[in-house]
Amino acid sequence: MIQEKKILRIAIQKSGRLYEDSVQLLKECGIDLRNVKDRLKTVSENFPIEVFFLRDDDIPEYVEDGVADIGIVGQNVLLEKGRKVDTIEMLGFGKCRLSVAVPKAMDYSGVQSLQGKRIATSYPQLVKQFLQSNNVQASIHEISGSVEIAPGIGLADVVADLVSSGGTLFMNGLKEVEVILDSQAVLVANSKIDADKKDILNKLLFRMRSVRKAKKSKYVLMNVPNENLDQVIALLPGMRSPTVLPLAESGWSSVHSVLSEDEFWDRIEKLRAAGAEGILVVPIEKLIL
Ligand code: PRT
Ligand code: ZN
Repeated sequence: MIQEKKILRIAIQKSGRLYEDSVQLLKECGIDLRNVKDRLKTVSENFPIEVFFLRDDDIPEYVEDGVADIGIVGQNVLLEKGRKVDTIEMLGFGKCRLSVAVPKAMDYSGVQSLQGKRIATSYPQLVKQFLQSNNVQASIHEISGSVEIAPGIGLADVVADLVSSGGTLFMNGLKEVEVILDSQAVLVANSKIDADKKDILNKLLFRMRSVRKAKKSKYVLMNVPNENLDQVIALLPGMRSPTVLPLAESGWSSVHSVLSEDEFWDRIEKLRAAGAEGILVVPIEKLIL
């Protein structure tokens, strides 16, 4: 009997703000994806995964129903749809917030100012929960796009919409007054995937985490006079400990280490003060711990 080869099906956005980053993440995980343009689905040739390209709004439902095993979707869409799927990993892209914004001239003194107002939004469930938890009665007008123009044309008094830079609100004479939700893209999974699929998912997760860790880290090389070595090494974490190699010029060493993004500039300044010179910073493609 020929055993059917197990394949993990992932749903990602077909086009839009999450598309590029989702495809790039899979590619950085070494997954070969050819002919992704204008396709409904594609199978990778070097990893047991099939990619479905869908509207983001449909992804939670497809994953809950098991049509896809996993998916990449914004938390804003996931929580609005209220589907039962497992959130596996925060992906760090597609960051935005769902916020309440009011006309610039409106007197706003806290959530109670929304009492009795008409709120235009594409996120009726999230807005309803927000109003309930703040004991505010207001009417919600669900519209699917261009929410920011609703006050200007008299359709609503205020809006609840996604914001990233804030430029759209500003251009429409609105000011952000409350954040309902901070959102980013997440990896979600059907809660009942079998052991074989879980194996593939774990392989994928291991790769995703290696890629993300690498992005947050830099490989640094520097020249250090030998008499300053102890001082410099004390400043460096390294994977185990830093690599120290002698330079051709006697009395000097080359020190190599890995620094994380958060502490990067702070460490670099301290390293210079400790006598490090010719500091070279190199991006890391993958980081396997
Ligand atoms: O066709 P499909 O249904 O798949 O796509 P869509 O049109 O519903 O969604 P799309 O592609 O616009 O966004 C997909 C996801 O990207 C969203 O669900 C969020 O998780 C995430 N995301 C991140 C954003 C933004 N940032 C964002 N700024 N989605 C939308 N916006 C819009 C916002 O609605 C507003 O119109 O951008 C405008 C505000 O941007 P700023 O920079 O001016 O503040
Ligand atoms: Zn959508």
